[in-house]
Amino acid sequence: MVDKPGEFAAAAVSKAAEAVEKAAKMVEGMKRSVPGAPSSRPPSLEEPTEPREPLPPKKDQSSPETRTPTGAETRAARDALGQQGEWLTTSQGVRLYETDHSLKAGERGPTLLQDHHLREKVMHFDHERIPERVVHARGAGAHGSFIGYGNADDVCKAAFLRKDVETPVFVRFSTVVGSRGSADTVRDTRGFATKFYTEEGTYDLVGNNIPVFFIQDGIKFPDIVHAAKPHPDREIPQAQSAHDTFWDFVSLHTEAQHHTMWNMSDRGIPRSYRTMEGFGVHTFRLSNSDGATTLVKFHWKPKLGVHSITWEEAQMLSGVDPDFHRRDLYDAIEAGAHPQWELGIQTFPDVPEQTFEGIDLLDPTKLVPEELAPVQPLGLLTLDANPTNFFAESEQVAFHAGHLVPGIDVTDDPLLHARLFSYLDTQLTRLGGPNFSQIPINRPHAPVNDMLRDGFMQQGVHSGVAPYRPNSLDGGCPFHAGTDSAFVEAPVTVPAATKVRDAPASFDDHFSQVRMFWNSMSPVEQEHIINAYTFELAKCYEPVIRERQLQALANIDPGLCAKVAEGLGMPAPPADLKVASADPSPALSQLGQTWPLDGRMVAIVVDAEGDLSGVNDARTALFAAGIVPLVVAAHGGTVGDGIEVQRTFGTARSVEFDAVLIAGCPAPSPDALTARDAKSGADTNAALDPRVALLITEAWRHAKAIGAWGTGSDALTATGIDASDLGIVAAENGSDVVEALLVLMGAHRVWDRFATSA
Ligand code: HDE
Repeated sequence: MVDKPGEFAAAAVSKAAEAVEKAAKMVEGMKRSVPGAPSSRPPSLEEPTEPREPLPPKKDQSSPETRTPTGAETRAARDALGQQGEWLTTSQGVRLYETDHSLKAGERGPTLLQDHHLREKVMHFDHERIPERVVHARGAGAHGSFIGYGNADDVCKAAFLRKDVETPVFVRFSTVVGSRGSADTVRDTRGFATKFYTEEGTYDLVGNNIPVFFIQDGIKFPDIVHAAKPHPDREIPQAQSAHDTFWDFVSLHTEAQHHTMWNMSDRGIPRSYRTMEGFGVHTFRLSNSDGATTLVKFHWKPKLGVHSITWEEAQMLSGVDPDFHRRDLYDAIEAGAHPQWELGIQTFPDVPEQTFEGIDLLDPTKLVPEELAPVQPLGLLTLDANPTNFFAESEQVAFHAGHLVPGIDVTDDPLLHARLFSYLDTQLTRLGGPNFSQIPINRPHAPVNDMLRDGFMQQGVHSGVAPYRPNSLDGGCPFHAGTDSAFVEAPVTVPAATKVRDAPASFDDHFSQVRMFWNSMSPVEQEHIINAYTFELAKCYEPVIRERQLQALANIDPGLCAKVAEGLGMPAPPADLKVASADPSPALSQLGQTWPLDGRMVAIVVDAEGDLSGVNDARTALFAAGIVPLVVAAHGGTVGDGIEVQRTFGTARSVEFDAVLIAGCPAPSPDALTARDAKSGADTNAALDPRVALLITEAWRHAKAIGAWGTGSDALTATGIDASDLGIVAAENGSDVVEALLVLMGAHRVWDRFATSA
C-alpha cells in the first residue's frame, strides 16, 4: 500500500517507466516478422536475368570463421567460403554458357564423351552422400559463443573459463537411434555436443540430455546400439525403442534400466532442443594452476527451463512436422530468441576411491543428486547464428570426447575410455580420410603445428623439410611447450592390479537410482512414464520379453509394475531383488516453476467476418514477449486490413503451437469437406469450422493455455469448453488475453488439466 507522498511519486515514476518499457517492447514487436523465409531476399516472379553476385546469406546465418587449416586467421569475410562471382562456372572456374543440354552429336544424336561439364556435374552428384553417423545421425547445429564467469579458477585452469573470456562455439543436437532423415520427435535420448574453439585449442564437450547411460563399459556399445536400431532383417522400426530387440536387451542387461526410465519419462520427448538440459555424463577431472585436482560432472542448464511435449503430440508431429526440433531451433535463432544455457559443474573431492556419498563416480549409470552436490554455474552459452550450409557445418562437424584442453582431463570411467577410441575411428570412415580436422567447421582457432602430413584431402600446404622431432633442418621447430601451457595428463596413480575382464562390485546396483528417479516424479510425470512403458512393451511381439521387463519394473516400484502390467493384460510379478529405498531428488522433476517464453509459437485463429481489431494488438504483444504468432485463417494470403496469414485451417495442426488464441468463431469454410480434408470429420454443418474445433480440442487435451476474446468465446462454447475451465483465458480484447495467456504459458502447460490415477 502506498501511503506517503514520496512513495506515491516513486510508484508513479516506476509505473511510467514500466509503461515506457512496455511501449518500447511493443514497437520492437511490431518490427519483428515470422521466421522461416528460405532466402535473404524475396524472389521475383520472373526468372532473374540480370547477372549479379550471389545473394548474401540470411541475417540469422553464419559460416565458420575463415581460418587456415592450421588455425591462422585469414581476415577473409565468412561468406568467402561460399560460391563467388555472378557467372556459372566449372569447378575450375571456367565460365559456362549453358547447363541445360549435354553435348550431343546433333540434336537427336548420342551424348559425347568429351562433354567434361556433363561428366564433372554428374560425377560430383554421384558422390554427394557420405556415410551417416552410426549413431546420432539425425541432428541440427548452431553457432554461438561462450562467456566465462571467472569463478572456476580454484578448480580449473582452462583459459576459456576465465572471467569475460568469449569463446566461439558450434553446438550440434541430435537423436541417437534414427537415420539422418528420421523424425525429430521420436522417443529417444538427445545428443548435446559442443565444440569450444578456445585459444588453447579445441575443447569438445560431447554430452547427452540424459545424465546416465545404458551401459557401464564401452565394450557393450555395439550391443545396445544393435538392439536399439531397426531389426536387421526387415529394417523396422525406424528411430524408436518400441520393439522386441531393444526390450530384449535392456531387460536382460539391467544396468540399462536407469537410462531406459529417463527415456520413458518426458525427458525422452523434449519440447525443443532449447529446453533440454545437457550432461557430460562421465566424471571428469579438472586441475587448477597449482595442479590440484577435483572430480566433476558437467551440466548445461537451459535458461528456458526443461520442457517436453506429450506422447500424442510427439507421434502427431512425426507426421505433421518431422523437422519440428530443427525448425524450432532455426526459427528461434532467426526470430532473435537466442537460446542460452549455463555451463555448470558438480564438484567432488578427488579421493582415491572416486566415490561421493556412496555413489561410484566411475559408474556412468549413476547420477549425483543436485541436492547432494549443487550445480555451480561457470559460464553462459548463447546460440545466435544458424549455419549457412547444413552439410558443410552440421554434417561435417567432428566431435571427440578426447578433444581436451589444459585443466580438463578424463577419469577411468570404462565407458569414456571406449569413446576415446571410437570417435576418431568412426570419423576416419565417415569423413573419408584422416584430414577431417582441416574441414572449415573443425579448424581450431589456435595455431596448429602437428607434424601430421599428407593423406586424402590434405588442405594444408606445409612448409619445411623436417616434420619430425628432433630436427635441426627446420630450425628445431616445432618445439615442446612448457608444462605450464601444454596439455598435461593429471598425474594420477594407477594402483597395481591384475588384468581382469570384470567390473567393481559397486557397479552391481542397477535399481536404486531408477527407484529414486521414479520417486522424484510428480503424479502427472509418473502417468506419462506408465503410459510410455505400456506403449513400448505392448509393441513387443514376444510375451517373455514383456514379462522380463515387468520383472525389472517390479524391482523398481511394484506400483509402477502393476499399472504397466494392467495395460498389458499380464500378471504383475513380485519383486525378486531387495532394492534400497530412495529419497526423491526434486531437481529431476520438470514441474513447479515458471520460465521465459522466447521463441514459442502461438496460433491466432481469425475469422475474416469477425472482429479483427484485436488481432494486430495480440500479434504485437506476442512479438514483444519474444513469441512468434502465427495467424491461422480459412485461406492463405491476407485477412482484413492486410493481416498476413501463416497457416490455413487445412494446414494448421495444434501440435505446432504452444498455445492457441481464438479471435472469432469462423463458420465452416468452403474447403471444410470431409471428402477433401479428413480433419473436417463428419459434421461440416456446425457453427464452427471443424478443423478449428479439432485444433481447440487437441490443444485442450494437451493441456495448453487457450485464450479467446469477442466471438472467440462462441468458438470455445462450440467445442464444449467453458471460459471458467482450467487454463482458459477470456477477456475483452486481444492484449488483455495475451497478458494472462503469457502467465499460464510460463508454467509450460496447464498441468492440473491432466488427470492422474494416483
Ligand atoms: Fe557417442 N558416439 N559413443 N556417446 N556420441 C558418436 O561419433 C560412442 C556416448 C555422443 O553431434 C559417434 O562422430 C561409444 C555417451 C554424441 O556429431 C561414435 C560410446 C555419450 C554424439 C560414438 C558412446 C555420447 C556421439 C558416432 C560408448 C554422452 C554425436 C558419430 C563407449 C556423454 C556427436 C561420431 C555429433 C557420436 C561412439 C557413448 C554422446 C560412433 C563407443 C555416453 C552427442 O564414435
